Amino acid sequence: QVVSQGWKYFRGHFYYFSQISKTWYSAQQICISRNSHLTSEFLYRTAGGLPYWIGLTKAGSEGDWHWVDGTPYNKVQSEKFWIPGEPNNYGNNEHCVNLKTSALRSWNDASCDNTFLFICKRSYKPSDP
Ligand code: 2F8
Ligand code: CA
Repeated sequence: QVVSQGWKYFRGHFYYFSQISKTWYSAQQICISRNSHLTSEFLYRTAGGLPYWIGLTKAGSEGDWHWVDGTPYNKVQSEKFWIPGEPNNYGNNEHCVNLKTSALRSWNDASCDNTFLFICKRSYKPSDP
């Protein structure tokens, strides 16, 4: 596994697993924010059950989940990634998603105001958007 200044390379992208906790919005601002569900196996295994924010939110979109990097959210294909019973919009205030377990079913919706570690994703090529 290639690791460069904390960025881990996996299948064409580099991923940064933070060591500090931030709100979802702060994390998103810190990242050159490119998260995706395509690599969930790599992500949940590496996250190892520690909660990390990922780039999936329904804030500001009338309840529709969307990836901040513009990757289309595939509702059917994404079913298998939610922890059973999630997303439950606990307290009517859970609009951001973190990885919460070390299993494929690792997604939980949580309040964006909570602070968690976070994962940034960027292209292999520094010049790519
Ligand atoms: O039981 C699942 C439930 O657990 C917590 O709420 C009690 C989570 N809250 C946070 O992680 C902040 C809920 O998101 C989760 O659904
Ligand atoms: Ca939840």
